[in-house]
Amino acid sequence: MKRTQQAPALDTLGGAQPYAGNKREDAMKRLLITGAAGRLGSVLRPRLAPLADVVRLADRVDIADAGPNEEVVRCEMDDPVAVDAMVEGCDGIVHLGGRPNEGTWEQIRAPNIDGVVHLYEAARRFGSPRIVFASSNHATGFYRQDERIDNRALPRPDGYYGVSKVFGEMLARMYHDKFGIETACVRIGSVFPEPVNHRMLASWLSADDFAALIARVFDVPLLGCPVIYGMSDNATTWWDNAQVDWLGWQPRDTSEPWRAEIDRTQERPAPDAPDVVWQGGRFTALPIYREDE
Ligand code: 15L
Repeated sequence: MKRTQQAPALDTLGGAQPYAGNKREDAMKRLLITGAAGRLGSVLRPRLAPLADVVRLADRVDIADAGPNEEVVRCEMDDPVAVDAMVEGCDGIVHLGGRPNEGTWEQIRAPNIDGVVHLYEAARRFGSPRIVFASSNHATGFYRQDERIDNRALPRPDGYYGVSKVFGEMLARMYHDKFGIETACVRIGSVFPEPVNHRMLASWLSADDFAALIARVFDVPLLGCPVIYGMSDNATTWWDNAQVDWLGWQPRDTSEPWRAEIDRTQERPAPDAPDVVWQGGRFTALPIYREDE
């Protein structure tokens, strides 16, 4: 794939457009999307189609509606042989797979710890594709909402899930420093069709802005292994992406149009409620889940 310095063709990512006629000139041959059947995978799929000749959709469940430039692979992330087969032949990976929320250690460990180890081992042995790692704001969930942090702040995970995202980021860094594999670790805020509560006025990331970020990651000539906060151009913000300005990603959407509606319809949480104190919101107040309790 030829990488250029020019701004990405953001217009081609504006919506859930069909693939035909939309392919970028410098498209990758094969882009892998893990967790393609999940909430994020489903909204990103049509938006990422222009990035590659073929998009390989991987998930633990079957995907029955593959389009003309899509192929489907079934894969459990804790099965190293299946992960090898999933990764082989891909020149880019968007890793959305794994558990997307809190759980018991066993539920987190298999997909989010063992799974990412298998992913990076496969990447090392099959062509070192560039990777977008879906990290999470829960890697730094125990910063307060009245603090503004950037990617130099120490991780302060708010549960096993957040710890697993910190692990993934550190694994990505080690594979970069040792083997040159480039990863964008995106600490995703809240990807929903629209912000639905006060916290999301700060954490909301639109699917279009996320897709534009991914396009940018695959477009820049040199990526390295940056940590990027995944939020739209929201008026309220706890995260500062100035350290990754060089990437040239400019989110276009904002949560602001929903503010008045949220103020009108949602009861404001008490001033000491986790959702208004901590960046990680309610995750900070979840218990440690155990199999035996
Ligand atoms: C996440 O990491 C979760 O995957 C998602 O479901 C949301 O809860 C999001 O964080 C959030 O913090 O809003």
